[in-house]
Amino acid sequence: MVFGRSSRRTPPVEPVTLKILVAGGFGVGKTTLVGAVSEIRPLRTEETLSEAGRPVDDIEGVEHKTTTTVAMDFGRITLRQDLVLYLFGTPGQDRFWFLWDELAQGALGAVVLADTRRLEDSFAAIDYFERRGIPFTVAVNCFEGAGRFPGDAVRAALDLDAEVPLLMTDAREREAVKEVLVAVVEHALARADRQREHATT
Ligand SMILES: Nc1nc2c(ncn2[C@@H]2O[C@H](COP(=O)(O)OP(=O)(O)OP(=O)(O)O)[C@@H](O)[C@H]2O)c(=O)[nH]1
Ligand SMILES: [Mg+2]
Repeated sequence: MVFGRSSRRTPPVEPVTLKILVAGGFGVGKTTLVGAVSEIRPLRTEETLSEAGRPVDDIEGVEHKTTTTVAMDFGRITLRQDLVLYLFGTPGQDRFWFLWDELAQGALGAVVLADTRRLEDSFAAIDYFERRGIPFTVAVNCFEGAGRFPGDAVRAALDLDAEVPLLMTDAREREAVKEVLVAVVEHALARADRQREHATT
């Protein structure tokens, strides 16, 4: 005789939740990326770019942009039944650097979005993650009108280590973005495995 809850009923799977950062320069498509894949209505903190901000906001190359992220974007995606990602999009402008350390706490890994018209805008994010040992993947957001370059050329221009995955993407396309997120998770987990092996040998 079985007392209480039926022992035959399988308990619901508690998913593993992982935190992923979405970083990169101003206007590279971070908010767009989080919005494209999130299965909850993404939390956004957009403010209008104003005339007053012009001297400090470098909008060169993104002149059509009317708003900017001032704190973060937040979204969620279930990659598998047992794996949920929480996405934190960072603000793109230099004046919000002070928020990064808070956002990076507990992150498994990061996506650095890049635009081939302004690759140098991604340097700061790449440096940030390299210095802190946070595994990251670079995703080139292929805007129309931006030059298409072979992965090797982008890799060289960004001076990426051979182990850092580099993908081409479209931040507006759910499936393309999912591929990027899978690459981030796989890269981060593979690195954690290598570090564990290293520690036990
Ligand atoms: N054509 C094209 N436009 C895009 C793409 N990704 C984003 N955009 C547009 O580019 C602009 C900037 O995108 P956002 O997602 O706000 O960029 P962001 O990186 O969050 O910007 P900040 O938070 O201000 O740094 C928006 O007008 C988007 O609609 C893309 O892949 N192709
Ligand atoms: Mg944004």
